[in-house]
Amino acid sequence: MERTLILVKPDGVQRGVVGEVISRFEKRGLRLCGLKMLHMSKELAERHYHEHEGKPFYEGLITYITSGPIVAMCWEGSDAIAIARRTMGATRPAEAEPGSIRGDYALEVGRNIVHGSDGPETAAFELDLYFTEDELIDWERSTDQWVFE
Ligand code: DAT
Ligand code: MG
Repeated sequence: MERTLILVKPDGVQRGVVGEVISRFEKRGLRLCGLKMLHMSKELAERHYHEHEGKPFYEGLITYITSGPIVAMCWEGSDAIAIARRTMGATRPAEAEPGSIRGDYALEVGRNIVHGSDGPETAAFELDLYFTEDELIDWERSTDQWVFE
C-alpha cells in the first residue's frame, strides 16, 4: 500500500472543483487517508517547491499557490502515486489527456488545478509537510476486498 499527497490548488478551490477532484480519486478506488483545508504560508510553499527555487516560474508559482485556500489530501492504494498522477494528467494541461483532471479542467501550466507527489520519497516528505502522524487515518473500507486484490 502506497500513500500520496494530493492538493487541490487555489484555482481548483476557487472554481469549485474540490468535490469533482475528490470524486475522481474515490471512483478510481483510492482510499482517502487524510483531508484538510488550509491557506499555505510562504514558508510552507517554499519548502514544498524547494526543487524549483531559482527557476523562471518559481516566484509566480509561490504567489499562485499562496493566493487562496487549498485542500490537502492523503490518498492510498496499490501504486497510488503513479495512479494519482495519471488521474491528474500531464503537468502541462495542453498535453493532458481528455478524461484526466487537468485534461478536463485546465488550460495553463500555472493554473493546473491539482498537485500530486511524484515518487515515494517526495510523497513521504510532502505528507509530513501537511499532516501530523495522528491526522493520517488507518482504516478499512467494507469495499476494500473488491478494490484491492
Ligand atoms: P507537477 O505539478 O506535475 O509535479 P512539477 O513538479 O514539474 O510538475 O512543477 C510543479 C508546478 O510548477 C507545476 O504544477 C506548475 C509549475 N510549473 C512547472 N513547470 C512550469 C513552467 N515551465 N512554467 C510555469 N509553471 C511551471
Ligand atoms: Mg512535482
